[in-house]
Amino acid sequence: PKQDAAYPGSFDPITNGHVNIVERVGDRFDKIYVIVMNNPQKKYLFSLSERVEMVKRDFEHMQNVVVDVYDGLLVDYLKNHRIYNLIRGLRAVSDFEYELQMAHANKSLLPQLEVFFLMADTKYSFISSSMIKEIAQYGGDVSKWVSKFVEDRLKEKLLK
Ligand code: COD
Repeated sequence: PKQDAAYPGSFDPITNGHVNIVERVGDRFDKIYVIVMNNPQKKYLFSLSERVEMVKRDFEHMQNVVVDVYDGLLVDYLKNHRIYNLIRGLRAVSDFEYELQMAHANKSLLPQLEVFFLMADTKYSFISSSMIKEIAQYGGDVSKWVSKFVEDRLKEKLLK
């Protein structure tokens, strides 16, 4: 039997790079919980509920994706839902140190956990939510990297 997995993130906003990661592992897990969370290190453009709305839209095409929101410790969410597989994406070496630290911390808090890293698709390996916000802020075209729904929310927020 397949197991469930979690894909947590800030998703401020969700990009096609995030969606690509989940699509690639979609049929290898039973359910995938995409959890919109807060990283205390980051300042967000979109509220938690705005981020959730965009994530829901972007995963409407995947039947086994459950979109959820949690403003707490990731391992507590995982324990409550008995999820022991965590998916993260790696774009470049620059992601590695932070991801490694977080993976070790989460694993020591929840020893049954395994963390799976997927390499970002080359098409998306250089895109980040922050770069997309910066381009959109100056009226640049971000339609290659985010859905139409997200593109419209960015315009609403940044080009008033
Ligand atoms: N292609 C592929 N993968 C990508 C791309 C891309 N273009 N862009 C981003 N990703 C990956 C990231 O590497 C990451 O794995 C995932 O997508 C989500 O990215 P972000 O930037 O939206 O999310 P983060 O990194 O800010 O998320 C951090 C959490 C919110 C998960 C973390 O801070 C957390 O767990 N917070 C809750 C509190 C907690 O438990 N803290 C203790 C952690 S040890």
